[in-house]
Amino acid sequence: MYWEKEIETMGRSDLASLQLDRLNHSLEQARRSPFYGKRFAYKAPSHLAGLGDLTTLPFTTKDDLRNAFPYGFLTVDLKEVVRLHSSSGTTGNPTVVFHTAGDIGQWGNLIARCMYTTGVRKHDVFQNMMGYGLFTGGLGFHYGAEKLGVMTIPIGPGNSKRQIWFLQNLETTVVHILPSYALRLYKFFEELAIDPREDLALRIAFVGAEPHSEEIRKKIEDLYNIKVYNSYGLSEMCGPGVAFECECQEGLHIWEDHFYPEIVDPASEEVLPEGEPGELVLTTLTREAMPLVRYRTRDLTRFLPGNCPCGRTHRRIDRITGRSDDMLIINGVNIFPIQIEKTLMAIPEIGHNYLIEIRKENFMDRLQVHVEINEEVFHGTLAELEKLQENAVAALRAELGVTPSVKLVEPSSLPVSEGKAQRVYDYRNEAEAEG
Ligand code: DLL
Repeated sequence: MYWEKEIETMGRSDLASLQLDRLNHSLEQARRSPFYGKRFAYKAPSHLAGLGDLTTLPFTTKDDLRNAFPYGFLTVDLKEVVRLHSSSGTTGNPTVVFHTAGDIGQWGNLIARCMYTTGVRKHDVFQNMMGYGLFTGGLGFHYGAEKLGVMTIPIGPGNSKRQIWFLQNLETTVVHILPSYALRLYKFFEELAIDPREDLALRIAFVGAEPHSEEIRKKIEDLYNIKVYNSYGLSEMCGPGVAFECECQEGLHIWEDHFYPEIVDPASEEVLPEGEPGELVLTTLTREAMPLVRYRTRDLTRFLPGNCPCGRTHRRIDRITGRSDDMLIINGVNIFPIQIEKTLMAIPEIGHNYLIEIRKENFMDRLQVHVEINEEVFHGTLAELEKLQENAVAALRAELGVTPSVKLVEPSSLPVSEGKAQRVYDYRNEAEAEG
């Protein structure tokens, strides 16, 4: 049941010494990058005496990554780099993450560990329905599954009828899928009069990359009669494979031999006592091309108290409850509201007041943007209005990577608030509770 028994069940004090060794090595490696070289030039601890000393070092943020674009965090010569991934959800410089062959190998091993933990074995058939490309969901799991030795179908997302055809005809037993897509896919089974509970060999789904509740997990489990495991990760650390549920499905083990986790109060930035909810901060312990020190993930969670019955000693976090910044995750794609604003404001016929609504429809996130027309510039006909709307949709699609609907409204018709403008109305949790 363990992929690497010794590491996964290591006693806490041995694990702590392993972490400290790796941390010191990682800090040394980090200093080779222009960013940390400069940051640690004067007040760098050359060697931390204990893990607790890490809190004396400053945080690293997504803005640091953006400002150091493209190569400011790279610690090795380009000839050592074999892959780049990038996180969506940025305007201007994207967040790019580099990998050496060693990093890719470690990452694959971690994913193999995650999959093995839930009972996936060589004889399984794995259909990877996550996006291949800059997003880490597709390729990250792909190499892990191959490392484990599972036949992998690199189908990527979408084209639901073809997905179902493969699920049936290849007798797929394991899928990797966005939770929202797992729910939507069910509608296609209904249309085709196929009962996924009876007519498939499917037994496991890995879901992640977007927030989802315990109720949604149960719903997917019921609809398909399978086990659904929560998978957490972020491109900056590697991608998926940072924390994963074991067979007990009671929280996600953070793989502490590769990542050192802290939970901090997002406002005061103090490290919080065990069990209190706050923001997850991660330090990489084994990454070569791009180690990160005290990276603010902005993801809100807490450490779960007690030991896991599975025997693994790596601490568990609760499912992610939200974010401490304004990043929105729309069907797995990360978006900042400012991207919408900048795109709209670049269209002269569009005014300054806008609002964003997000709803669940048919288990998918629907993004709707309401925006006022700029009457000083736009005096067109109805047909021209429709054209303007199409242009706005196209510009937003190009910027965001998702297609919103756009509603153009009369000038001064949207609410204005006296204080800080509230522009984002997220109704998804309400819909989820109803659904
Ligand atoms: O979403 C990596 C990933 C791929 C994880 C496939 C799991 C499965 P990014 O695109 O960089 O990377 O987005 C990372 O997504 O900071 C969280 O806010 C959110 N997120 C990821 N997994 C979960 C999860 C990938 N299980 C951001 N539950 C993170 C809730 C999640 N939110």
